[in-house]
Amino acid sequence: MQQRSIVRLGVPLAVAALALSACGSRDAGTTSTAGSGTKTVKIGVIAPLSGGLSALGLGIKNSVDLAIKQANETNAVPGWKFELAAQDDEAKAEVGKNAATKLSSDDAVLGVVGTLNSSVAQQTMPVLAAANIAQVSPANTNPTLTQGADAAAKKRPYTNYFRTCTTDAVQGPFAAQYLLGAGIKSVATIHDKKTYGQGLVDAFTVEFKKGGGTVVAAETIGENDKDFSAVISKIKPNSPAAIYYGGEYPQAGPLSQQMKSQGLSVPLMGGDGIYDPKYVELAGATANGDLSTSVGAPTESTEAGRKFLDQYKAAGFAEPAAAYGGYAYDAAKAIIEAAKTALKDAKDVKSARAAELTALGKVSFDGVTGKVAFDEFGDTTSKILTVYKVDGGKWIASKTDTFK
Ligand code: ABU
Repeated sequence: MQQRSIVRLGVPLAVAALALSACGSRDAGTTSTAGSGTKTVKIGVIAPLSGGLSALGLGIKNSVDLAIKQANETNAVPGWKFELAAQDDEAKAEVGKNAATKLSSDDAVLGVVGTLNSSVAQQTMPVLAAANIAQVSPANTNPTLTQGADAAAKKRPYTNYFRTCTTDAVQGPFAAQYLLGAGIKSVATIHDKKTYGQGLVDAFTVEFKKGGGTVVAAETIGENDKDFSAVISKIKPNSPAAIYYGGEYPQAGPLSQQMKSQGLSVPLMGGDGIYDPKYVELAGATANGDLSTSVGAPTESTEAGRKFLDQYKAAGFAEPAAAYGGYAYDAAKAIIEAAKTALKDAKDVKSARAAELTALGKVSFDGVTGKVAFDEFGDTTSKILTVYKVDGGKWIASKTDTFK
């Protein structure tokens, strides 16, 4: 097969091809930049780079790109040059699975940052685990990804999976406590039946009831629904003081707008999946007073966050870093930090993957989002969250705290 290709290429090209192959295969993670002796190692990204959630996904991709460029500029791992390998999952589980398959067939891939959606991660995790490739999510908040389905007997399903964001086991109760503290004792819940939306509402509901609140209605929508009049009509007679929504902004924004226009004029509160300017754009002028939680402190509120945003701006990306930019940057930095140990003396990337996983479990550094370190489940050790409120057409931070 190889011989036939050489015949077709002709002699001059065949000589060039042989010279290249002497340097090693690019996909084997052993390619040398001619004469420099530098080998290539890839960091994959799996995120929605197109479609309704691309505002979040592009911020993730760009932030990983920034971390990679900086690692190369500072020669973070001597002898190795990092390269970005970004895949669009379109926020769809099957597309994400295919992206993971593609990345795991590339021997130069050491780690992957992603996914955005917990439902997509459920498909990428086993594929990347089978290839021993590290996955670090900046945004998946469903607790079962790291702790398994039985909260009473936590068991980590995949040791290659880590995340830099906190989970809905913290985010749901944080929101419940905030509403109860604001005197809101009755809510209706709605979720989109996806892994993230359902898990978030479940975690919220337990804490809200424990704190003396009442859930007057518990409804669901379809993840691609656009018309919410039926669910609003069902909820309205129960007169909730707020709606707690589990899902993302492409549905939450129009839901808020339609609630208000149909006379259900109470705040909609959601999780990090609605924390994006697109929510406010979709929800329109009546969104003032709506609430969301999101992971960590506002990026611009810390010195490290401001430095990251300045560097991101200077890099000239077309899209904002968005909610998970800092978390994606820290995820990539964690992979690079672990690579300092894993790639030292490694002959190629594939043989360094197991050492990368061990080293990732031990990273500890001050990142953009605070201390970056993982517990025995691969979860971040940080439990900081922020409540945001729409005010004057913008999300404004209302309360940042560590969940206790
Ligand atoms: N964490 C919000 C959106 C992503 C997800 O966990 O599905």
